[in-house]
Amino acid sequence: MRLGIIGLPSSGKTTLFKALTGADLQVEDWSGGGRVQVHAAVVDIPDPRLDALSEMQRPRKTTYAKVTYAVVGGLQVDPGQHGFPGKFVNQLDQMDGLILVLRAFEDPAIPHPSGSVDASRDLRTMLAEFLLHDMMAVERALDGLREQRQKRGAQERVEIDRRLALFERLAATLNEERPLRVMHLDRDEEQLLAGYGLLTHKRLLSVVNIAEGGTAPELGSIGEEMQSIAMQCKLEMEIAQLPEEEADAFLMEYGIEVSGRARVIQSSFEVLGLLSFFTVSDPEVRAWTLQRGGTALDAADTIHTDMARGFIRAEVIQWDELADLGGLTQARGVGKLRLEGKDYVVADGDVIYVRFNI
Ligand SMILES: Nc1nc2c(ncn2[C@@H]2O[C@H](COP(=O)(O)OP(=O)(O)OP(=O)(O)O)[C@@H](O)[C@H]2O)c(=O)[nH]1
Ligand SMILES: [Mg+2]
Repeated sequence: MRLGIIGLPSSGKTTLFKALTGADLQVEDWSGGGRVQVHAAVVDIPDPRLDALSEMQRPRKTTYAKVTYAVVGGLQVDPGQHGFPGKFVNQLDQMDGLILVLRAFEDPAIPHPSGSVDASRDLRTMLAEFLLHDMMAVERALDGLREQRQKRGAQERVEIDRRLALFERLAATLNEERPLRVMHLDRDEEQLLAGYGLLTHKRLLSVVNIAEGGTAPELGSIGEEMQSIAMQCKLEMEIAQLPEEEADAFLMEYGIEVSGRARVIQSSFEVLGLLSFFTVSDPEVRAWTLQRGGTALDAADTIHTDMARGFIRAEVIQWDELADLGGLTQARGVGKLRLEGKDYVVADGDVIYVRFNI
């Protein structure tokens, strides 16, 4: 999972990045100052369910699922006629989802590019800019496709017509001032969009960066199909730099029941429509991510393509039931491992053992 962190200058992108990754880097060094700069880090996705399975199995290795966070600078209040810089758009094109940081902390020493702090206004401005960007990109794509259609032979026209039909649907949605993510395009359609630099089909999560002890401002009706969470980014950044035991104590002291890091992951899974499943063996206990609606065959393919090719059956059990029983052997012994075929729809928290033959 790759998540791009974007936001206006000085909104707190780098601060959030450090809160999420625990990276200990000088914020100043990272100040994009409106330039398109990218800093990425890959971190483990914390998961207490995996911890419990690891505790049960005591494997040689425990492997968490991974998330890549990439700060992408270069978002401006008013990108003007030229729109967003191409490099900015190209970077976002590579992300599975976007995290938009909205500044809600007051600090006279840190000027806001619009002169005042108003998270709701910034959100509306950004959503409008993204929409405008996509409208222009889709118009350009349609012009290009129509032009190609004139020049090409019948065979290629079939493919061009397929794209034309899709882009016309995109244009209709955008003209209703709705983001493309409401269309729930399937995987093939999503693939056709790659390379066109569209932004509003990306799943979106906003993080409202509130001051220490501050309350979340009213955002008004937020954009369609997006989520928003409030987070004391600076405080959580400082806590993220502490050793784990101390960090937990501090979070409690500040009344933060669930860390921002965990909430961002949870919301990202929700907006991206992802779930986790697990594999358990002596060498390795491991967490994997899968698109919701994915089948046992998709899960097998995620683990190894050979497993999908030679798929026979999957043995499945929920993680907590397995942890109670003490292991796959014990679960099998009492008939608690369900046998599922390749079309079984995987549930969040399933432990899966794939039987395959190649
Ligand atoms: N007072 C206060 N300052 C904060 C808070 N969050 C972030 N800051 C400060 O605001 C400044 C900007 O934060 P950054 O995280 O660097 O913001 P950014 O979006 O990465 O900024 P650019 O990379 O320059 O676009 C830094 O000096 C932070 O320490 C907060 O909640 N309260
Ligand atoms: Mg920065």
